[in-house]
This record gives sequence, structure tokens and C-alpha cells, in this order.
Amino acid sequence: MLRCGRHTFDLARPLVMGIVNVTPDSFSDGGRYLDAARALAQARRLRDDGADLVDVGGESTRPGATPVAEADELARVIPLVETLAAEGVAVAVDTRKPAVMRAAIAAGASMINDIGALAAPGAMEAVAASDVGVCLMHMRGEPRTMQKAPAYGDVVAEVRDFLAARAQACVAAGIARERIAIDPGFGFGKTLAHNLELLHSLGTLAATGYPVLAGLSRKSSLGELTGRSVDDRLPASLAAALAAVARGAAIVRVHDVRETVDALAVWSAVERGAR
Ligand code: 9MG
Repeated sequence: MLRCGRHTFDLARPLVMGIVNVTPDSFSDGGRYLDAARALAQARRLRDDGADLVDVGGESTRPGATPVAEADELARVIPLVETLAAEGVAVAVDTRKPAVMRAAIAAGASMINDIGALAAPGAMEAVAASDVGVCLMHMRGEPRTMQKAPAYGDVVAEVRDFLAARAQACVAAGIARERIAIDPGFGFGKTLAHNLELLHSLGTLAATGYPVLAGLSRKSSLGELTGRSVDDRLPASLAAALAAVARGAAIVRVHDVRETVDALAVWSAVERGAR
């Protein structure tokens, strides 16, 4: 089970989190949903396509992205959260800012998706004071510089130990285990080789007992593997989502919800038939 405010998810089947970036410069759908009405329409489409959660973000996290002012992030994200939550949608909010977390939770968000794993002062307290779920992601460095020669000794062990320690800190702060998901942060201060090693060994993260979220959709590693541009990475994204779920991912964060839901339906039926 994953408890996210008024939504409780049964993890017997993989969950699909749909992405809505309300930013002018996100790496794959940048600018397209900056307009609030279009962002809302996109979020509703993802819900109708079968997303279990819709992840709304007002600050780009792509490599090289520059930070966004708190007021701008609030203005981009909060009205959308209010509308979607009122419609019963389970809304995750992708933010590192405690003030945005608090406002999002007050507006009805069900999950905080933090690429900084609640490291900002006040972030853990903001989540602990609520009943929402949280996704703790691993990132080496900052989006602006993180792809400049990232290096690890044992990437899988380092990422696992970091996430286990952050989850333990959350539990100590009063966030129940059932509210926590962890995420290796594909592409966040990682080379293609690091990403492949993490994906191959995702079971090592799942063995921590926390549900693992995998975000590979349209990412540059898939471009490196296939030679495809960002708008032409659907088959690669589907393969990556299935590979992640086959290795223990409980949640996949994707742009293409309808196609991912279909792919998972086939994969799950085969798995059930094989058992
Ligand atoms: C916001 N964001 C972009 N990529 C992501 C990923 O891989 N995981 C999570 N949790 N958030 C992400």
C-alpha cells in the first residue's frame, strides 16, 4: 500500500504517474502547457487515459535548467492543483520548495515529489505535518550542473544507501513508511552507464521495502541508446517502463500514459499467465 492523503494505492499492480510540466523550458514538452487552461486539459487527458497520479511541476528539472522564483512556481502550480484535487484526481506536486509544498498540500495535493529528497530546510516538516505521500529522489549535484562528469564508486550501493537514509530520516520525523516512495533519479547526475546499472539493479532498491518510482520517459539516455530525438522516444520509453516494472518498480512516471497503460496491461497479463 502507498498512502497519499485521501488516496490509498494498492501496489499489487504498477501505478502510472502522468507528467504535466507547467514550465516554459521543460526538456520534452517545454512551453506547451504553460498556459493554465492547456495544462488543465493535459492533466485531465492523462487522468482519462488511466493515470493513477498526475505529477504537476512548475520548475524545470532538466539538465541546465535555472531555478524559478517561489512566487512564479506558486502561481503556475497551485490553481491547477486546486482544480484537479476538487475533481478527485490524485495530484503529486514536483517541487523542492517548502512554501510550495505547504501551499500544494493545502490546495489538495496527495503527494510531494521532491527531486531533492526533502533536503531543503523545512521540507521534511512540511510533509510530516500532513498525511500526503512523498517521493524521495536521488540527485547528484544541481540541475544546472549535474551532468558535468558525475562519478560514483558503486552507483547502485550509493544511491540505495542515500535513499534508505533519507527514508529513515522521514520516518524519524513522523512520516509513516506507507507514505514513502523512493526513486533513483535517472539522469540526475548520472551518465548513461550509471542509468543502465541502476535500471538493471532496480531490485536492489526495491529490496529496501519502499516502493520504487522510475522516471525514464523520453530521457536523454533513451536518445543515446536509440539515436532518436526527444519527440520520437515513445517505443524506447515503453521498453524502459516495462524493464523498470519487471525489475521491481512500483510506479512509472511517464508522459505517454495511454500507451504505457496498454503496455503494462499486456505485460501484467503475461506475468499472471506465467504464474
Ligand atoms: C520531476 N522529475 C523529473 N524526472 C523525474 C524522475 O525521474 N523522478 C521523479 N520522482 N521526478 C522527476
